[in-house]
Amino acid sequence: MAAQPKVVVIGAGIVGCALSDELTERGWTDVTVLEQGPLFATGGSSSHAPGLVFQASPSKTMTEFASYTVQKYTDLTLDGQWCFQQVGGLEVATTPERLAEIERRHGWLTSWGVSSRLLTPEEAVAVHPLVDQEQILGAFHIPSDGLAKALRAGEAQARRAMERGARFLPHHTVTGIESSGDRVTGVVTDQGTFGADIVVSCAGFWGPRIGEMAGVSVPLVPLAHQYVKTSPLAALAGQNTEALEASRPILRHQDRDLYFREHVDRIGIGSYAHRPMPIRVDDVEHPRDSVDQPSKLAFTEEDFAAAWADCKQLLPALAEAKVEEGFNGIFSFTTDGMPLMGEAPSLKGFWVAEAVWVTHSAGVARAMAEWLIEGTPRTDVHECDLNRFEEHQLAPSYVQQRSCQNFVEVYDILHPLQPAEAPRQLRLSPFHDRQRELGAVFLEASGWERPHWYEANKDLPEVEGVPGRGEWASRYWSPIAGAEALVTRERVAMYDMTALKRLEVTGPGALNFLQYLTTNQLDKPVGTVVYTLLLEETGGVRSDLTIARLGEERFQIGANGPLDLDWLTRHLPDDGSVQVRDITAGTCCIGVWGPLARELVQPLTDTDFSHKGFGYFKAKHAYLGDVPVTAMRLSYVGELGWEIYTTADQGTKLWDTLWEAGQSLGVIAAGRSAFNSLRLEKGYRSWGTDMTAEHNPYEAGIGFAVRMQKGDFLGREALEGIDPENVSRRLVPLLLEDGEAVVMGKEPVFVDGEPAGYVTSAAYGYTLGRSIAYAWLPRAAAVAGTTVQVGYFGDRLSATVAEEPLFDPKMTRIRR
Ligand code: FAD
Ligand code: THG
Repeated sequence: MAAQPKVVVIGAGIVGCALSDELTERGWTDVTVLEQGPLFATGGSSSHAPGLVFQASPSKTMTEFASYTVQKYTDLTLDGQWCFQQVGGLEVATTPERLAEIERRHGWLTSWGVSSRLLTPEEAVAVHPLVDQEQILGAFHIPSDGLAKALRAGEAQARRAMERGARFLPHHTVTGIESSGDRVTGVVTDQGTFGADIVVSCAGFWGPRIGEMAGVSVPLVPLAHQYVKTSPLAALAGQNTEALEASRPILRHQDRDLYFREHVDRIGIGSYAHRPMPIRVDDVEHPRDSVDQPSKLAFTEEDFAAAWADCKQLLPALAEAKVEEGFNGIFSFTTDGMPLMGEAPSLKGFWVAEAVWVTHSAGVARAMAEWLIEGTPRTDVHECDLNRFEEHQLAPSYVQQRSCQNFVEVYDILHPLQPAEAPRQLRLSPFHDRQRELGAVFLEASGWERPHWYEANKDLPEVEGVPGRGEWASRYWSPIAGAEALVTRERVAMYDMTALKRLEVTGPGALNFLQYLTTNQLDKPVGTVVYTLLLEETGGVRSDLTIARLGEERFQIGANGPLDLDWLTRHLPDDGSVQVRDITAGTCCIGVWGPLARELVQPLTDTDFSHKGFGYFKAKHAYLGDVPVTAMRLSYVGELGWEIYTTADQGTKLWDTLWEAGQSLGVIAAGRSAFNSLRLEKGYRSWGTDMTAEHNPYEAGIGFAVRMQKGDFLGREALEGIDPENVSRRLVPLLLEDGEAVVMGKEPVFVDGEPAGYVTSAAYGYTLGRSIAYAWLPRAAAVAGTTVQVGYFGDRLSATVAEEPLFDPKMTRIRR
């Protein structure tokens, strides 16, 4: 590709405009933006967005995107007119549950570095006098939130891009994508074809249609959402100028699925309090020159009736008003509520940036520009990656059902462990029937039904001693999980590891390929397992893997998800010397862990499972009774034992064989809840939660998996400049003072009363008898002995930074 690639952007909504600005600012000026409608009121979603920008999100990434939008649009004007007005944001609570929820939301923003405060009803009304004080129990105020003028901000950014050489072509409807081999080469429109090295589809809810032209799944659903404007209110007369439009904070009434803003002397109201109204993208034609259409559908009054009563209750000044205009506007929802960003898996140079709100537009555009130009976005985008989905998550029925459900739940209070209710039973391990017989309580992960604990263990004497915890932390939890953890450390337990993604890499080039892509030394004898990292070019941790060398040219990878397969596939050499295959579905795995694991397994086989004969981080093929298996001696829970793999067809037989052999030893089946506690006691990181591409291995405490001496590998250069002892922040364990307080992750951590970091994962450590929280802290505070506080709802819980690992630092339990 030339130094200055030819870029075609599809769509001149807020995302396409912001992207053209970010690209040209970085020197990529050969940018053509193709738009089917007129400029800049194109008729897409941005043309109708009332532009409320609320920054609070459980996702650090989304808050970062929103904060950049605030910052960027604040400095932007169009012909002297504002693009962002920082009127602040107010979220009110009308129920005790919501009052607690806004404390949690306040915590997130504190964790992500955006200042906000909780208000009493009196204080809330002082900030927003139209709110009826009697209706609310409290509120959450974010002074830096505000209103974006989507069209103005779009045009202002487009003008800057045009000054740098970009061109915007209205009335160009894209009808096809051209490619040669596996590369995109151009975009076909009704006005002719445009050659391109890189195409970025910013087509909003039309994304799936453009995707279809390129052979790419774009899993979003266009949904209609109601927005109305009232008649003028006496209470607002003379309060706002035409130019400024609004002065009171944007307002959310999440208990009733409503949001509000001012339009001079009227109130604008958005409602999610109606049935999901999915739209078929093929039904949405784009009539030339119409700004109102196609993303503005006729208002369905009956869907607003109940909401209108709720509006009047919260804002009594509305009693005298009427709904004067309303429409059902279309925008995109996804299966997990996150945007779609990244390069198509099968068509190089074809990218998407879709399902993006105005709120996140500038942040998404900046990350896209960094990704395209520098090769890696500076913000961690794994939650937004187009390639994050398992295949079942691309089924049209799944996409439809989950996206509609996300619309319904958009303002709901969601527990971090709360699984989707539907669709379920998508992926069942071969042990599923046995697990049900044992009373497994299932949650869902990547479609897998995954036991969190087993009711069959309810009479274990260990259950008695397990301490209680607060109401929130008790959801999707049982003291039985504590007993399962303790029995794992005392005897032996069976864990279903089938949901762990397994990849097979084969071929004459396999070793060199994996050596280059990962950080640790893989040139080891057949039968060796290695813990190793995938890094970005920037040195950020893309994933952590185990890689077992099962043959000279055959490796089995224990991975974290679809993005690992995507990354490996993208980097495959062209010469066909390496193959990568996802073998998860055809295989299964049981972790047999605990001090009696060897007593359980050895009698089943002639293969030597002794400490000498089967060392730590070694792999062997063996027969356990009738079942051929691959056994790997490693343990994410930090106990003696093996991950035992076989093919799916023989899974039940494997379970039964191990279960029977374990009866005299007191074996139990144990679930994910115990598993998570045990791994935190050992300090084993969970990628995506504890660390992401935002962190380098030394900060994350996994520098031991980097072998700088082994030769070149992806990301090595970036690490060369880093002094492992001198990183600016670290992931460290905290031990909470209060033994009955368990936090959930994402809580802010305070040092000397000031926000300094945030919790990643947390669990009660049943062996330690302490509540554990892993947290990112700046270097000065990330020192054992430092006293900190964890913000949990309205409390500040005292905690101390501890030395790690918290449990079995000498590894006596594993290496014996
Ligand atoms: P669009 O603005 O839809 O732009 C996509 C463009 O691609 C369109 O101009 C379209 O014409 C063009 N295009 C599509 N197909 C083709 C083709 N084949 N050839 C050429 N061009 C094509 N977000 C917030 O952050 N805050 C809010 O308060 C808010 N409120 C909303 C209220 C309503 C009623 C609605 C409908 C949406 C709201 N949103 C809000 C969401 C927000 O409007 C959208 O998420 C955002 O505008 C999407 O921007 P976009 O650039 O991706 O899409
Ligand atoms: N099992 C397998 N693969 C996996 C995981 C697993 N891949 C993804 C994820 N989990 C990887 N995470 C870890 C984290 C820690 C360890 C293994 C996988 C581990 N670490 C030891 C330690 O840190 O002391 C040993 C490290 C070493 O000797 O290099 O065991 O659960 N198959």
